[in-house]
Amino acid sequence: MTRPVLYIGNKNYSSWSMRPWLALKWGGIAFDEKLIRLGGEGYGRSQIKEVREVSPSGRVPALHVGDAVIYESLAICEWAAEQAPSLWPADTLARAEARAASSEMHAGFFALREAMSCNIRRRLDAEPEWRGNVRADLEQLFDLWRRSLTKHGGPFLFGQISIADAMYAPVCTRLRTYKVTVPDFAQRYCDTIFADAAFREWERAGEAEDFSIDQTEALYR
Ligand SMILES: N[C@@H](CCC(=O)N[C@@H](CS)C(=O)NCC(=O)O)C(=O)O
Repeated sequence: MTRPVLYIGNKNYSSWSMRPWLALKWGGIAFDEKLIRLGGEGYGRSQIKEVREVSPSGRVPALHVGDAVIYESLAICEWAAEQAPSLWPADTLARAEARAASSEMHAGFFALREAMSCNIRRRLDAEPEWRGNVRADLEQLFDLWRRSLTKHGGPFLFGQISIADAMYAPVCTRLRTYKVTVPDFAQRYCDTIFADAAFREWERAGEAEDFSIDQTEALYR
């Protein structure tokens, strides 16, 4: 099999790209990566020409494996777990719970994601006043983290590092960027993610990118 190729967006902004990239790294799966600069013509409408050439959804990430094109971050993570089963917890029920938490991130937390656009290198001076639905998402998030960390003993959501952590890693950066007040257990969890070698590799690359997306940078100016 030729090496899989993961097409990703700007590392500073593309939270969906970070997730399977981390899963592939944590799974020890060899892959090549190709970064497509998001922004400009077609951005936000899934109409960037270079993206459409590699991903039928017009969105990244997309993983090319042989003649298969796997898009949707969670589907790529599932493929990674088929190569490296330790990416999900070994216990059946813990695995089901980890899948539930991962799906919840993939399909939810809309208010949080909209209000706190991913911008890894950015730091706000003060936490903004959040609307009620954003506060509700934050409560939901901390409740989920508290349950998982307590039940499985940490330091990752399900004990050992798993796809659930890949799904929530970008949220840790958002909490940091937007100076969100977080409970101690959540800060400890974020610090565990921030100390991870693969995360740091991604973060460093994002910080070093010399191009930006105007639409995202315009938030909270
Ligand atoms: N549900 C998709 C979301 C992917 C997504 O929204 N990707 C963004 C970058 S983070 C994108 O490609 N945007 C291009 C555009 O909006 O035109 C997934 O989980 O992979």
